[in-house]
Amino acid sequence: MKLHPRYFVEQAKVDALVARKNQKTDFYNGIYDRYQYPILTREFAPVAWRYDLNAETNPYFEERLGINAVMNSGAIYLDGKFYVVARVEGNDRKSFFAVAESSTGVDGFKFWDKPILLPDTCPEETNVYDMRLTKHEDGYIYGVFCSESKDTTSNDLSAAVAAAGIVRTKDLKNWERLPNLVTLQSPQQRNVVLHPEFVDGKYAFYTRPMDGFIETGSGGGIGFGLCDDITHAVINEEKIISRRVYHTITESKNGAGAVPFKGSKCWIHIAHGVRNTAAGLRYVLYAFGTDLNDPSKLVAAPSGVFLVPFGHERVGDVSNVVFTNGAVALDNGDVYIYYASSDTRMHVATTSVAKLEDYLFNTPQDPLRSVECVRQRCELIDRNTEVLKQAGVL
Ligand code: BGC
Ligand code: BMA
Repeated sequence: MKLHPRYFVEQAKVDALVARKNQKTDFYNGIYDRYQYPILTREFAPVAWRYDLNAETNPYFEERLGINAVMNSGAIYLDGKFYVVARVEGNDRKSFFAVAESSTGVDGFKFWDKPILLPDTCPEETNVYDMRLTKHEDGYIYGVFCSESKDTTSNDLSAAVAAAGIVRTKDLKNWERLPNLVTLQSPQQRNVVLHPEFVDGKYAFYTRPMDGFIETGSGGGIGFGLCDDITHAVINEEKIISRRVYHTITESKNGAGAVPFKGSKCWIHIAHGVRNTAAGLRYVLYAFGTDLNDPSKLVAAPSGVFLVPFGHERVGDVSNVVFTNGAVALDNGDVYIYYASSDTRMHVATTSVAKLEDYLFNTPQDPLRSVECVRQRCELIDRNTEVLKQAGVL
């Protein structure tokens, strides 16, 4: 065995990306900051994950198992470090999960030596993706993800069944797989999120009832349901807490995103909304707040989008998409929102609980009709005219 010399060139590129400092851009909306660079891309994957390093068996140093994308990542803060569990997609279109850690939360994300090999308990499962990491008050860290299998009852080759897979760990290294979530009202589930606290002594899940694999159909939006036993999780009833609405950003679909975190006024949720366009589905982020004592009760629903794909974020494997399934809220109120763009790369946006709550409670609600929307804007302009007059600017 002989190490191929090209290894050093390629690994130096990975090391340079990990060492690269990230900076805020001059983007401004007062709500959050955006950053110059993605926090993770496929180029961050260690060379040993992609190449056979042995010069005898790989004389041309060809990539043997390429990585196509690093995206939709769960996030957690443990013992002073930021961890993401990224969705890594191989050139073969299968996804898997891999931990990357950083001490700043905005740069320096480095993959651990090996991806996560989940216990193989579902022989029919073909693909896994989009893990949400919940630090639950029962002492475990849960990972809830989409487990996708072929729909063998259909002749359509792309027909599939989506379910919520559940794993738990204490250290992000040893993972115990539990049976998939069963929702008696909905045949399929994607974008399921475990709430971090017990509600009425039970485990609480955000769900996304859907009729089929793609179409949410009669599924009215983001659901909420309770279950007694996480080791055999069954939800009898799902109550819709964030509805899909005609001619809004959630018209086609919506789904829970990051695990909600607690503010001083509400649970803060950052979710995604989807609408259909001539160019395909457009995924954007939106935010809402639920009651601190009853996380299924909507208390703040600001109008419209929270974060949309900008510039180079708009282009990728599935263009015009931003997606989040992880955020970190520190005890000091700082918030790190991890989002992927166009199913290709990972970014961070930073803000604070105070700014988010201001956004949630003081952004006007969507009046749902153009004429009301323009009235809403004219009222703002009129109030601002007074402010400008009093300040002597007008
Ligand atoms: C893909 C997901 C996508 C889902 C619905 C899956 O096969 O892996 O990225 O969200 O289909 O389109
Ligand atoms: C979905 C999600 C994501 C993905 C998005 C856009 O339904 O679950 O995996 O980012 O589609 O392709």
